[in-house]
Amino acid sequence: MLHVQTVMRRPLLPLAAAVTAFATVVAAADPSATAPTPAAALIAHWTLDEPDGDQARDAVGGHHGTVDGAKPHERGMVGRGRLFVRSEGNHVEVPYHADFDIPSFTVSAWIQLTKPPTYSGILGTRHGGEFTFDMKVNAAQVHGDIGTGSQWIRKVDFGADDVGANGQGGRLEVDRWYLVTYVVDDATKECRLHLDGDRKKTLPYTGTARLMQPGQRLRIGCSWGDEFMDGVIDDVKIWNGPLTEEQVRSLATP
Ligand SMILES: [Ca+2]
Repeated sequence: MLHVQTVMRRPLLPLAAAVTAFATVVAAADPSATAPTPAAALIAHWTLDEPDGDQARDAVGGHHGTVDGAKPHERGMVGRGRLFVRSEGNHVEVPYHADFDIPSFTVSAWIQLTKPPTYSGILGTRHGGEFTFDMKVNAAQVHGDIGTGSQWIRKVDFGADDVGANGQGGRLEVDRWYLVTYVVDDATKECRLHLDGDRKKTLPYTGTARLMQPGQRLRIGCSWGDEFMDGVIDDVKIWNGPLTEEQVRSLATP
């Protein structure tokens, strides 16, 4: 009898091990367990917090900018900002870096207009050559352009009637802070334009966008040519991919 029990028990341990191994294989094959898309990484963050001097330090990527005339402004959105005066051509200039030569990106900045907008540049990479990216405030819209580096892809703007979920369209008022966030998503071929974290417009495109290319310079406070900002700009950030809706919303409550 003892002998029989021993014989019957012997297979139990290998069987248990086999069940465990099978469960492991099943778990590994679970389609919901596939690797997620890599999250967009913050590659530049100009806090514009410097109390003086002509350097605008990039807090994350070392892409430090040189300030041309824009004075420190004590009442920024997050700490200090910089005050840009259009008639004086104020801007911050950042040299080209390969980190910015990317097809998917998110550009975000806080702005407070000090005069009614004209071609009030927030950020642009067209300095030194055309067909990449700019973002600005016009009289009745927030406007931008994306390009391939060799030609324009399309205009990307939202107007007074693009009010999203909170009633605020692209006609911006003076003396009020706004967060402008442009997402260019190469995987979905969509531009998603946000104000204060609220999506205002989704624009499809074809081709491959390029944030910046060799030979160009990035400017804050100037979108192109003499398109200089009349306003305070603060907390300018660039990610190397598209932020999610939730991530963009969270930016609006710093
Ligand atoms: Ca700041």
